[in-house]
Amino acid sequence: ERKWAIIDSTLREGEQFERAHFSTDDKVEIAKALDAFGIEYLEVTTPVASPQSARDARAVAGLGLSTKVITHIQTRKDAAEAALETGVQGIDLLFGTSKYLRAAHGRDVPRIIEEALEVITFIREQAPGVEVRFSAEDTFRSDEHDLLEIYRAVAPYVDRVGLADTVGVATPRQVYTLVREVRRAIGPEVDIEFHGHNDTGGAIANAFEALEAGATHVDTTILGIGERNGITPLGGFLARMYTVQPDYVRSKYRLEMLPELDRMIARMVGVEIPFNNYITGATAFSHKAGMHLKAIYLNPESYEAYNPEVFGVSRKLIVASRLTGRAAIKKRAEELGLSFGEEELHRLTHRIKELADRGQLTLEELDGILREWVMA
Ligand code: HCA
Ligand code: CU
Repeated sequence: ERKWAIIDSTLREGEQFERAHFSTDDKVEIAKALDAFGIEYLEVTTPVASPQSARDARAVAGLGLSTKVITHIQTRKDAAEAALETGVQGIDLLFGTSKYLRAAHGRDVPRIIEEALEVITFIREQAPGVEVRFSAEDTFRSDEHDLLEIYRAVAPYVDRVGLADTVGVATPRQVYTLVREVRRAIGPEVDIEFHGHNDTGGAIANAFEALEAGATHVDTTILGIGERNGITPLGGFLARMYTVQPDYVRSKYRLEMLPELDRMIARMVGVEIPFNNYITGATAFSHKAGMHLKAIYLNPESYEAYNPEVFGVSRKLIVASRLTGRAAIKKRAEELGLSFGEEELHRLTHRIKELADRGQLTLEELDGILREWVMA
């Protein structure tokens, strides 16, 4: 079975979300919740971002969690020094490799490699036990030859290399192909991390393809928060993986805690959980059409990719709509202790559809109609 780990970046990428402004207490609460959930790694904002960021990185690194705490820095010695002072267990380095980012920092490939190795060597000398990852920022808009040259050069000195779909344009096939190429270039020993933005809706599928191609680590944030419209959401990614590796996913994470995590972040950043969110959206397990309801009564799997209870949520049956059916009406009647013959049920259902055509009925209204029908 394929093995992989999650690097949750709610405390780094998530802090780059427009509406996020986490207090130290918020950060500690998030870190502890993710630790309890079973997440393998937490990524926190670089200590050089601001004075408070440095204090917070130290605070989170000092919590003594089972989750490994890593920080995320530009490939620079001063930043690496500051990172080591926080006591983190790992450092994620990044260096822009696309023409856009190279125009901004002005380094060519040999220079990128030289500076990367300098910083990596520095961290290795100072703190041999600290994990090091090197990522090429904007990987999917970078020249493939350049990339492979860079990855090959740094791979022998790091624990992990990263591929980042920084603007969310990579297609699943591109992700699969490039991760395969990188795997071939660096050999089987070094881990591969994927970080995917969601600008074109591919963040979950792309993370999945990365794993299919041999990646070992995926970046997520709770609710997917991050720059612009964010990255691979933790819940959606777990939904994806649960359908493929249910036992593995269940064994690693306390899945029933997911609604708590989503609610916590929604509260802290002041947004609603989207109605159509993976797993925790208000309608994520709502069943409405008569045919769907009928099949759900027999076996919920007929219209569900996975059991909502696994993730601590429940399904919702919308029986009082114009799309309802006889099976749904019969079932509701039974729940109220009422029973109808087939012929009557047929007419009753027709009547309810007629009424629902004029406007959505509430469940109470439906119950009223059923009770009145019996009296009549
Ligand atoms: C950023 C860059 C990053 C880095 C990803 C990585 C991206 O916004 O600072 O280090 O793997 O999307 O490229 O988040
Ligand atoms: Cu990012």
